[in-house]
Amino acid sequence: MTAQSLAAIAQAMVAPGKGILAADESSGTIKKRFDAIRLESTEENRRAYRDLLFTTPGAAEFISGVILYDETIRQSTRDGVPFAKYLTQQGIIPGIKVDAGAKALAGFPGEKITEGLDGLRERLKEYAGLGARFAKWRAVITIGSGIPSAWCLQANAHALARYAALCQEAGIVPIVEPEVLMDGDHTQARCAQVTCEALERTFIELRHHHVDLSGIVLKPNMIVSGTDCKQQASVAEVAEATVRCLKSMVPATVPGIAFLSGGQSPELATEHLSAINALGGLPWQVTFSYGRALQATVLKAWGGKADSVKAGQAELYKRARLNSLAHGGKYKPAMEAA
Ligand code: 5MM
Repeated sequence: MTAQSLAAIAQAMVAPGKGILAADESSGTIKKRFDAIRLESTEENRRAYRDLLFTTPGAAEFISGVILYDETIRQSTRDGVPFAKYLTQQGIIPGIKVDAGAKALAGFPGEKITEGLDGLRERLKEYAGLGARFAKWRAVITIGSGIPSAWCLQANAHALARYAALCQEAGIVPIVEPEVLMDGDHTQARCAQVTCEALERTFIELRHHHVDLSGIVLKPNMIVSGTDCKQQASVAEVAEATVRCLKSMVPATVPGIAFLSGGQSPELATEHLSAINALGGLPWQVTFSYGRALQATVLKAWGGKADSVKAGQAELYKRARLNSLAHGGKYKPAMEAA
């Protein structure tokens, strides 16, 4: 695959008015989501839920790509069409989570390193054969007393870059996701400081590993106050701080930034994205790659009931549409009621 084709896929993933649906919950995470609606996490229930998401009528108007989990990319629609093939037929690009999760970083209590590099070259080949055109790897950075350490940031940046280089070698666009968690009572300023350092180290490592920046998508957190911080930054403050940090750390060669929602409410994640785009003058496409912020209302409306599939799909269509408007900086909270 040429550098040009990687760039073309990356550009399609962040095309104006479109964004990414993160549906790559690992078995443990999807179980938690199903527990909340009192649904058993069986293979068939997981398949049925992903079927609901991917067969939502009109989803392709606003969704450019879907991140799948290993089990999901091997599953099919109710009519027997493999999910990756079905999405491709709809004009939605299938992607795959390839990390093996964030584990305790030895010697650094409270910090994490994402695993999954061993055998990744071979797994990427298999995933490409199954239809994946992009991949995702999530690094998890925790803010707390005395953390993150410089070494945790460095080790995660290094792993992200090794992953990204392997993806491009396999003709797969890497989504590079260094997530600074919202958990904690830290201020917005502390989130800005940690996020900027995480991004700085990530881009240094990407360059050291000869990653072509025109063929990646960055998936960062927004610069928000810690969930338990008494002083919560306003929407305007989040937008300004996020753009300031990204403009100083993310080269303009990167075609797009697709935010994670990180535990923000669906409405706030949309409002923040819109406010960021409304500032204008951004050198990259700026869109969404939300998991919880796209799926929370869907899960609630569906509740695991076959006769509520349409209600769940209506919720996904609504959130995808509103986030599409936010990609253009045109979302207003009043639109929630419409
Ligand atoms: C869909 O959630 C993903 C969960 O992955 P794990 O099961 O491995 O924890 C997650 O990586 C997700 O893609 C991103 O964090 C963005 O999701 P949110 O919910 O933060 O928008």
